[in-house]
Amino acid sequence: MVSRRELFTGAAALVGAGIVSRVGAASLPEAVSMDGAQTKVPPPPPNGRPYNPVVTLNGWSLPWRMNNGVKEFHLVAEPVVRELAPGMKANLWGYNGQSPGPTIEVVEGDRVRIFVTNRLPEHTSVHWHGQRLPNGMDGVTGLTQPGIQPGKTMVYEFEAKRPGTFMYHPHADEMVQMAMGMMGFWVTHPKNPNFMKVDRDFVFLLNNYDIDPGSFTPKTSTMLDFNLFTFNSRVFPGIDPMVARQGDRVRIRFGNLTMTNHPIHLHGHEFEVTGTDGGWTRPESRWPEVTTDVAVGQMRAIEFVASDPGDWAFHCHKSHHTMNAMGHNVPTMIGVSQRDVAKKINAIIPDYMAMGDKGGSMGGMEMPIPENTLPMMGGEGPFGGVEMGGMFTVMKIRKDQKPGDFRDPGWYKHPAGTLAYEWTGALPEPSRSSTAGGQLMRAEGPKQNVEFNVRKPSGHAGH
Ligand SMILES: [Cu+2]
Repeated sequence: MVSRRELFTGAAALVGAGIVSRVGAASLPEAVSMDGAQTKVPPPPPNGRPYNPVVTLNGWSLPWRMNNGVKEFHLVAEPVVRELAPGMKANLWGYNGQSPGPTIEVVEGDRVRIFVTNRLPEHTSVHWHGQRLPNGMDGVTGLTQPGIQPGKTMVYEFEAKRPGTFMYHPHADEMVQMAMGMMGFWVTHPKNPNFMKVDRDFVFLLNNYDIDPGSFTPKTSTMLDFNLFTFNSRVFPGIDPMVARQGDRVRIRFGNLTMTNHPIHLHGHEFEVTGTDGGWTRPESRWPEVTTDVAVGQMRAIEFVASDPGDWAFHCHKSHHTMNAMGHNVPTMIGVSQRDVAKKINAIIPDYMAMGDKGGSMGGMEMPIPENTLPMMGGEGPFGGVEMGGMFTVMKIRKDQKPGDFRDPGWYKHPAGTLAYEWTGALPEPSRSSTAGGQLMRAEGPKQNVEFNVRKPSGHAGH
């Protein structure tokens, strides 16, 4: 049996916190388990071929043991409690104490053996999404193997042939098991550690859940209408920042195991898609962009030089994916004064609160919410509430960040003269133009009927 110390020889301090040992049968590799949702920077590989480890956002990488030249891992499929952000926990299914499961990192050409123990109440399997492997190792219940029954352990073994970005997830009762969070990341590093070398390599999965406000367990029959969109089963402000040193070459890899596509957007820098689920892209096939769409089941690796210091937003561009659980079918109330209505409802329901008649600003509202429920938009920034939740985090680029240091440097301090500022001079009425008669004409003044003006709903007494 391999002890925890042997697994982490030389760099135990980096990853030790939060790990609990779990002793299995003598012939099995130890099933290492994680009890927290913080980002754990993995140590350099203690044995085997050298590689540059990836950093899993709010996750960790699974240790292995070498057995006659074979890298052996032990995954335990089991119910877990995952903190989605401070203030909300979810009853999920995952691997080795967390959901998503740990990232598996191997090197091109490695012989890999993975023991999968099932502690779920139903059968499962593991499909190694994107891998080249013998058909019988593909993990499709009923097609290439019988399901792994509760309490049983099955063994997968194959050579990690193609370097690149992969995922793993069950192919057994898929809709339920994926809605419950059964998934993990896999990176096969190139044999030559200098091939496409970057200074920082971040990975995470895109996942979604449907958890009713006030409850803990996802609804597993939801097809499309999910209410929590997450990076590695965390929502903002529970997602750690990605930290880089100015000038670093940064790679960010993400795989989409939600039920919709996500246009992932980085502020302040252009990137190129250097890898897909099928491998590395050819350099002549790349073009610069600031948003890349990742479809269901796809993976993308983007790369850029972190040239500009600051706190750069990084998020899905679907605005309802940067919000936490919300009521659906909420009418637009911009321009509708609800003060009188709210007053009347308050007489019956004391906690009732009118929904934003000035747009936005939910972040700062102290609305009573059920237990174990996050505000729709959370997170405090240096200038007030960041009115977002869900798939949102910050790329923090600093001149003096030490190589290999992934700790949060705090908020960016803007150099003098580089911050948007309030105009305090005179404010004459701006002249306006209209295109009446096909010609640009000067209009009389501000339009009287624009939506911005308060329009009260008709048909209510007292207006
Ligand atoms: Cu999205």
